[in-house]
Amino acid sequence: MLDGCVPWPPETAEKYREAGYWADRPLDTLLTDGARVHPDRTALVGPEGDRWTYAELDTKAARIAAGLVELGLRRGDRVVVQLPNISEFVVAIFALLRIGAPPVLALPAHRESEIVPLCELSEATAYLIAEDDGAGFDYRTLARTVRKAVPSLRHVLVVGEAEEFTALPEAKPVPLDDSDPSEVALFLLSGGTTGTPKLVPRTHNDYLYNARASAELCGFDEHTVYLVALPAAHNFAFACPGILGTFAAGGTVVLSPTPSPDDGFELIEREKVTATAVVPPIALLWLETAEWSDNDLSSLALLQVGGAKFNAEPAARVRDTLGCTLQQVFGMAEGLLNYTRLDDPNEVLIETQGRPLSAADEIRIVDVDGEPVADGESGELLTRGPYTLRGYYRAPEHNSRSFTEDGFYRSGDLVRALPSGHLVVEGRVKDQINRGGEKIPAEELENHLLAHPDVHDAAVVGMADEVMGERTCAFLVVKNGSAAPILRELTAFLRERGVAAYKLPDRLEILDTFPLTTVGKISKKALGRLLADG
Ligand code: OOB
Repeated sequence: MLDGCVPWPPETAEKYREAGYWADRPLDTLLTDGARVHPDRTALVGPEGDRWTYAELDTKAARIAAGLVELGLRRGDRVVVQLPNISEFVVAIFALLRIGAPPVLALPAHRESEIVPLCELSEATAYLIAEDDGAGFDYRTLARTVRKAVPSLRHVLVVGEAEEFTALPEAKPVPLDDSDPSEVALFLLSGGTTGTPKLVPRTHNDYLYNARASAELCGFDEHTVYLVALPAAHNFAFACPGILGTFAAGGTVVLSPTPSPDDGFELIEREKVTATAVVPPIALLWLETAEWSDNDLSSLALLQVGGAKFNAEPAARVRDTLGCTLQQVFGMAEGLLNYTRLDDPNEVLIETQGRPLSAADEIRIVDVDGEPVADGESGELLTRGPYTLRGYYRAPEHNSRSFTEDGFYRSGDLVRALPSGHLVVEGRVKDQINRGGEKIPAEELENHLLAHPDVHDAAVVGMADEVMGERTCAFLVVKNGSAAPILRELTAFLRERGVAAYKLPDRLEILDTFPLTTVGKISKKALGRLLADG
């Protein structure tokens, strides 16, 4: 395994192979197999209306792979990929898988303060961007800063006008060795709780199983038309079943530039989309828009909602308003996926966040002492299994806290289990804010706030919000003699530091001192109560 990764114990790996969870095939066979078996089927429809058969997509990926090899990229090199929902995202990922240079999947919303640490942690040799995000942000400007800050970066590759950088290269396909399926195929970003980013290594074996088993559970087949409404680089849209699961089933992937009902509904009608995935705030917007929209949504059979808790009230409206089956998905970049089943009774679809994907997923629900709770009680969810990581990349110290000695991942989520095995998410013990599915590590944002010249101390907490689930409140104690900043100044300061827009606080509260716990730490519970009391 790549240096810095934690493998499964050999006897566990053997068990997963014998039971057929791990197929021992490289992840990019999803595309090569498709091109061999049904070359002329449509694999991908891009946001410009560009259409690609399996054969065309496979050839294009092979050409880009050859171009990247010619440029000097080698097996084991890491490449930070930050692309919007465009066809080149899919092509480039398969090209990188083919040459065995694991992509690190950054989100389009990330900025300097996320991308620089990601490049450093992964010691990336290349950073792949689009010229812009289609909404006016120029990634080449960001790349200039990133390149200066990260000496390991040898190439900035650009889809579109490259300016002083390198255009995504193409060359005549060359034969390439297969990847070792037990190796890392790609890195996902953890939602995180700490001040520095954490990378989740996903192997060919575990991620192929993740995609295939998800596609099977969701009933995907060659007639599936899957709309990528969320960022393609997010695990949910990428492989749950998402893009990879659709390819596994021989279906068609349609890329939407945004998750808005404007874009999504038009594509559903035009391409006869059958399935898609959204986060709860988008589901709310779709439910509202569907009440008056003229678009024909009758092809849509499955709406997956996950990333944050979807409340029962809107959940109950999905079938009648959108005319499709709701599936709740409670997943994590780290691995474990919980899905409601398509034939679950209505109250299970509405009231629960699903149950584990795999018969080999092991879960424990434990109290603060790590002891299993009584049946039906709520506690922290721990898990291990054939597609759940055994350790973050190059993070031994963090790993010693995030995993039990016997390899269970501590999810930080509070859940309770029903007798049927379905889980209900009740909250969280991790110091993170879940703003409509976008994760904000509290410590990271606090560190940025502490860098402000007038700030003595900072704490961020989530505040309940009907649409987003949570929004972010920053509590500050100001330095002696300093004037308190206002929210607008503070967010300008954070933007200047290159913090992604979704991490900016929605509200600011100035306190004289922070409430403390008995051991003298800032009491976020007490801060939360201040918000609740208005
Ligand atoms: C998905 O993945 P991440 O890595 O962005 O975030 C994982 C965390 C979970 O630990 C949990 O705290 C929260 O997001 N979460 C949910 C949820 N789905 C995720 N909380 C309540 N209800 C849900 N349905 O968010 C993700 C990955 C794959 C598929 C779907 C979501």
